[in-house]
Formats: sequence, C-alpha cells, structure tokens
Amino acid sequence: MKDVLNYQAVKEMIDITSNLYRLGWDERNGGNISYLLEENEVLQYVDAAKVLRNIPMIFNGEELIGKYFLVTGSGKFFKNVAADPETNLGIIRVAGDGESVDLLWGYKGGGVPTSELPAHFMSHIARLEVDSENRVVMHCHATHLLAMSFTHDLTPKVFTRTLWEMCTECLVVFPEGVGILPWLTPGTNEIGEATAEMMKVFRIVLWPFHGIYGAGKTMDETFGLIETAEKAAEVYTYVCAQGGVKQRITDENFRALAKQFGVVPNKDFF
Ligand code: 2HA
Ligand code: ZN
Repeated sequence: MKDVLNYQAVKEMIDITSNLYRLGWDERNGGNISYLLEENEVLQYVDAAKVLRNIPMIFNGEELIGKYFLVTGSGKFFKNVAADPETNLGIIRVAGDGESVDLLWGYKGGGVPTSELPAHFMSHIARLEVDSENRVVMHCHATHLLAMSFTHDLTPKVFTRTLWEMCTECLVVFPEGVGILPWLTPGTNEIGEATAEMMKVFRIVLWPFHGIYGAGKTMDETFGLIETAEKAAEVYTYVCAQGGVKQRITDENFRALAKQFGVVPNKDFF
C-alpha cells in the first residue's frame, strides 16, 4: 500500500480546506467537502478488505453502494486539516446495505463523516444523473453570499441576475444560475433532499442565512465556481455601499458573451 498522505485526492483536500479557512469562509467546524474517488486509485492507498469501523447513516444511499469517498469529519475544523489529515478526514465506502459506510482510513479517535452527509450524498446522486463525471460536493459559509441572503430578493432568477451583472465572468462560469432553498434545518434528510432536487439543474445552491453548496467534476472547478459567485457577491456589497448601480451589463452583452464562450444561459432568467 502506498502512503495515503501521498494520494493526490488527499493533497487536494488539504489544499482546498486550508484555502477555505484562510478565506474566512469556514470558521470553527463550518463547511464540509465530499470527493468521489476512483476505485483503481484509492485501492492503491487503502485495503478494501480492511474495514476499521462501520458507521450508520440516517438515510438510504443505495445508488452509491460500493463507491469510495474522501469526506471531511463531523465537528472538525478546516483550520486543522493540514496539520492532522488522519483525524480530520476519512476515506469511506458506502456499504452493501446502503445505510452505512465502511471506514477505510482516517477519523482517528472515533470521528465520523460530516453531519451534512445526507446533503452531500443526495447531491452526488442527483449530479451523477446529469453529469457522470461529477465528483465533488463542497459546502462553505462564503461571507458575502451569506450576507446577501439577508438583503437581497431570494428568487433564483433575481439573485442570479444580480450575480451575473456584478462580474462579466459569472455568466460564463455558472450559466445555469444559482438555486435557492428556503431556510431548512442543517444536517437533516429534508435539507439533503431539497439540495439534491436543486442540484439537478444548478451546480450552486444557496442555503439562506447559512452558506453555499457547489458541485463539480474536480476540486478546482468546484472551488472556482463558489469563488466566482462569492466574488460577485463581494462586488455587490461594494456596489451597494457606493450608492448602487448606475450602469449595467445588458441582455445584449450577455448574449454576446454566451456566443463567444459557447455557453447556454438559463433561458428562464432573461
Ligand atoms: O459542519 O457547515 O452545515 C458544519 C456545517 C454544517
Ligand atoms: Zn454549514
């Protein structure tokens, strides 16, 4: 077996959690990430037959049976991942009953996967239906998006339009827009199901007064998606502080952008 700490996926997880912490988007135990691993890669680092513990889940994830994930630990701080990956992260496989996971590495000292595992696994299932290459689900408390959820209209169309208009790049990065849930209790199957439903259409989903979910093929893509939306929310904050919009990106500009970059913007948002 190769050393897990040399596994590219683990290195990426350490890098991203450290960045999210430094950006101020994951205070204390805020945020969680799940990374669907390639079986032929992960089995170079962990022994499929050596289950350290079996950990129950509060929902049925039978669509994911036998799949391997690298997942941040419940109650763990992103701040601490780099210094102690084996305590703060875990490599798990969804067990044959679909209602528990087998721990193959990590969660040292009795830890378990993030309390948001329902939202993560249900989102993976939803995204895999529309994009077989989706591998990452990422949640964080991005500051300006969170702030905007208190001050801005919360319909996906109006919210998305504002973000698109704050930065020319946005329409190209998330042409389908941003999904928005009502306030729901974190950690529940209810918020998991609602997030997954949105994930059939959107790769970014706002949890008002809480944070943001992103999904993508790679760590970089998913981080970049959240980063781009959060940057637009930050610009919006400055624009409001400077007295509001005086001129804007027009629908004609958006159409030119879409043509230039070969993206199809959500037609319901025009
Ligand atoms: O795990 O961010 O939503 C801490 C959270 C829960
Ligand atoms: Zn959260």
